Amino acid sequence: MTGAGGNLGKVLRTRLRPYADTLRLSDVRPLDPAGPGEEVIPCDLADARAVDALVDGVDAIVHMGGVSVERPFEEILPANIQGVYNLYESARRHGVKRVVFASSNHVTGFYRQGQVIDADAPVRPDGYYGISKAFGENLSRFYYDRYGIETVCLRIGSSFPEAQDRRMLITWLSYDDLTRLIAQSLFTPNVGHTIVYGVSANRESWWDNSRATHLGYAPQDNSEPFRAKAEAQPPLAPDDPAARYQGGAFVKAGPFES
Ligand code: 15L
Repeated sequence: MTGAGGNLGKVLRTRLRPYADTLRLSDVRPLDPAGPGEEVIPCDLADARAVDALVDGVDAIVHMGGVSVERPFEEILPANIQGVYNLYESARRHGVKRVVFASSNHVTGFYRQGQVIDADAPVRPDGYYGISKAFGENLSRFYYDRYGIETVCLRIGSSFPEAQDRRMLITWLSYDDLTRLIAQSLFTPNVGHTIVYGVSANRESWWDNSRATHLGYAPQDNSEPFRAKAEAQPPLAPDDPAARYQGGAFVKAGPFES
């Protein structure tokens, strides 16, 4: 698993442990020392040789690494564009047959809230981060078509302990459901190249996962326990782009842009 030091990587470090004989963990950030059944290999995804050494000997990759929020393009480029290329090239060289790629709902963040889309809807990224995830999805499609490396792209919604606002009541993915989704993505035979939205069984959904039923992903959780607290917050103005588009605040230009 790449990105083992990130928010979701830390959560998954313990949760994915039972699914592997050895869980190899990497990040560019410092990680806790390896525990039983773990290997820790520091790695900068932009460093092709380091990625090649990281991937040598693994059966499958859960790729959580890279920049996970909107940032200037120059910061996105090394880890999310060059890095995902390095990873797939190494997977090809070492004969890795399955990748689970942490994509994001921000690949389609410029669809309107309330519109229901599925994985066949054309991408509408809401920033450089979303563009980089769309690149990873396209790259993984290419590596499947040319080299037969299977990938499940998880367009993760909002995976936090709680749904924190009105948008997250719809986009929330519990940690348990995330773990279920990754396990299904790793172990379901013949996934080919699959795109699935990573979302719990919330009351309202903008995302139709009927194109990915072969994964057998059955979310068990929903955001209802957080509704009262989320709805107690004042709503955004209706003309605020964060209230109009599925990507929420990501659709707005970052403070770093002039
Ligand atoms: C993401 O892709 C981010 O990694 C995460 O921090 C959240 O902001 C999430 O999307 C979201 O859309 O809520």
